[in-house]
Amino acid sequence: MSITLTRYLIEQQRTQGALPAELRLLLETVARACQHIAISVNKGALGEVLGSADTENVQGEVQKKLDIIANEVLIDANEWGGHLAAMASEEMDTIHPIPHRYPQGEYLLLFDPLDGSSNIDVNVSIGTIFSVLKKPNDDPNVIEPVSEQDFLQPGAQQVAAGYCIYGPQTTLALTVGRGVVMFTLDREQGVWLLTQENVQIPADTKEFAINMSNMRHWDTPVKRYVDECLQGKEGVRGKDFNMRWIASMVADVHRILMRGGIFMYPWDKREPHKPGKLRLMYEANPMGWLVEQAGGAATNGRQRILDIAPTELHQRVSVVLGSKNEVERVTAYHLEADKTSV
Ligand code: AHM
Ligand code: MG
Repeated sequence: MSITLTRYLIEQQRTQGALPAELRLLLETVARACQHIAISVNKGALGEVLGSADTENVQGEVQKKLDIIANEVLIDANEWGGHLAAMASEEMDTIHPIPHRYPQGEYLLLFDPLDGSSNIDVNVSIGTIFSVLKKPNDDPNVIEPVSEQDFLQPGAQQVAAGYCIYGPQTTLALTVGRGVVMFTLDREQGVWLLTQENVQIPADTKEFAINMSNMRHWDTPVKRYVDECLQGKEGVRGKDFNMRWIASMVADVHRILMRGGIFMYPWDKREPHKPGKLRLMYEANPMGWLVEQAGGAATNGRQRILDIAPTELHQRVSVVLGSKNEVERVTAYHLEADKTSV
């Protein structure tokens, strides 16, 4: 029998005690918003949603029309339900507190409304990434206004995280800290159906994902790892590797959750003052937690991503995630290099 997202979440709440009712409603609302975004993404040129919006986000990146549409859909869907204190997004300079006309909740929602923007116009998979935190210091007697500081919690504090991939199928991957489950959107019925439970990433892999065009800018440990993969059977690794790079983190991470692999977007010398390209709070943290919950690992090359104490909402981070043994190898190469450079 098919299990809908609603039923799965209610059973988690009832029998597993893993999910407070308010969080369940919040996750259903996020999933509903993703259904709406899927409709716009699917329409593409027919909905006049492709192309640039001719605006820039806080990070100086040109926004696509669909970036802005997806951001608005998520805000409109989540503003009035009473579960949230505030939202934050890649596409908004600062936090979006819930307006006073609506009831206030105890959760904080962060999202990258449409990740992989460079792929929107060329009909390649893109996705929505989200992370849920609890507003700290929830003393019922003191109602403090929500602040950006409330969001600056390490990824280990997440209470839910997931993504929705808009690909050949529309799939929602979710964790509430009890493994990773996936739901596929049944468009005829308009419901999410459970299609995979207990997602597991194999510890070993022969597939790596990195933007190879940046090779000349990489740091030595990353170059060493990829060089060794490229040497194949004849090299120290003794096996041939395959390479994939979709330039949509959601699509690359989805592949890793389905069949293993390692994904890297490391620091590089193009912009040495930036720790990496990807954002910690709404890209690396939710993806890092999903990967860990599926038995994989996620580091910034040196440290577990989920342990990083954030200092800024839009902070960037170097990312190495996926099959455990490969991530540990890349991390060990960084630590070895640090030792020898002292
Ligand atoms: P975005 O949030 O502006 O879409 O950027 C993030 C994306 C990731 O999905 C992807 O892994 C990476 O940027 C691709 O970068 P590049 O084009 O440098 O290969
Ligand atoms: Mg993004």
